[in-house]
Amino acid sequence: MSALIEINFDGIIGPSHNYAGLSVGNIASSTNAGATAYPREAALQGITKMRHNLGLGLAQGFFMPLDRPNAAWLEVLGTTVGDSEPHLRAAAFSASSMWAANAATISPAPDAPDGSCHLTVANLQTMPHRSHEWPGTLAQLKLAFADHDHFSVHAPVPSPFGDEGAANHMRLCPSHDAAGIEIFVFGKSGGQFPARQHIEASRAVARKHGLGQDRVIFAQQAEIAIAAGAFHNDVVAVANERVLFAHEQAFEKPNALYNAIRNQLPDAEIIIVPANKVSLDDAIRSYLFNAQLVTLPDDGGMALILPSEARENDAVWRYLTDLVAGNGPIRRLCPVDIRQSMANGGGPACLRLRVVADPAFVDQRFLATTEKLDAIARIVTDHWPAAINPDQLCDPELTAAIGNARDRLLQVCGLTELDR
Ligand code: SUG
Repeated sequence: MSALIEINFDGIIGPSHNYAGLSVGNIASSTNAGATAYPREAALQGITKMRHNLGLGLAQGFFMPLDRPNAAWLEVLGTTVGDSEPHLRAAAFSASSMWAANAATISPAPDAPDGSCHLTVANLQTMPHRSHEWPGTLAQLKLAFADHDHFSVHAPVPSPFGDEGAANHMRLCPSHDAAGIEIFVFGKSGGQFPARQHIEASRAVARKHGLGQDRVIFAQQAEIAIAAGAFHNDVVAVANERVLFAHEQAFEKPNALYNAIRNQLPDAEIIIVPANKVSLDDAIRSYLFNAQLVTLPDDGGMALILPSEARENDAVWRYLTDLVAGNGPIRRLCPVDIRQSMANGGGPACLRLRVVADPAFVDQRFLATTEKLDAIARIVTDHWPAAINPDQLCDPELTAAIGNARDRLLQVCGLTELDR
């Protein structure tokens, strides 16, 4: 008998966290380019979010930060950390694997005809600093989900088809452990900004996961949403069980999508936030939709775990307080402070990868308890750099400190096989 539940795996924010302005089309990343980042504070904020979610009675896991700077990647480019051009060095240093929603696309076992939970690692090929994440991520997924009776971990979709993982994928289902429908959201164009998720990649993932035609919907992300800074669909929409919570301007053909959802899942509840209540700009600035929409245990209804920025935006907070005062499925608002990640465009939903699975079949080293989070927080407090400015990235002492910090974390988590 297996008990399938949703487990949220958060990326632990790595010791090289910095603001180099690497993501074109990500307004926060561009706005904060060159600012000083605080990796220790950033990682502690992420750990506090995990503790908060454990406290709500939710299952929590985590992934290790990848080895940065990625010297092997620079070597393939014929250079080194010391000699590379600044933009390549910054790309090699990025702590971007913290945003675990971009690690992979997951189709839980009830959706797949072979009864296996399928995971395809994302190639993230549109952004140079993210394009070299997948080998490290794949190594980690193969370890965490090594049980071949329950999980199938797939290699990335090949270039040139961009795949950004779960950030462009939503699942609707009567309950996590029941068969559902999977919505793959691709982009075609985003004005001056790139559309990162290509339809060829979405279709390839759905095929590799063996999803039947009746289980999948492909929907185009609205061009105006990408152009306004919604570089991933999860900046303007989020789904949980039978609820879709989305901005009115999230999709290119919203009515076609809503009709397809209602056809395939008549019980679906679609909550559309109108632009005259919350503008696309306010939605993107506040990251209201980059919330974790979760089902609370003990019939507690659903909660939105939101960035505190959502509370600070009057229009957004007014909308949300009215929403939870009504009779709908979303009953609770939980703001969390993850400002360090937010300043690079990563909200609560970006920091986590959702996997519906029986925790008993996951490598236990990746599952969180309060005690483990205490031990991780100690390592962070003692070894994560307090501050990094992007112009310090050529400092060999900083490189050594970052490597040492990660080594300590791998040791305390018993994951030294992920070394380098
Ligand atoms: O890919 N930011 C990430 C943020 C990812 C957010 N994830 C989701 N929406 N699921 C990105 O744009 C900024 C790095 C920098 O500028 O240094 C960055 O990569």
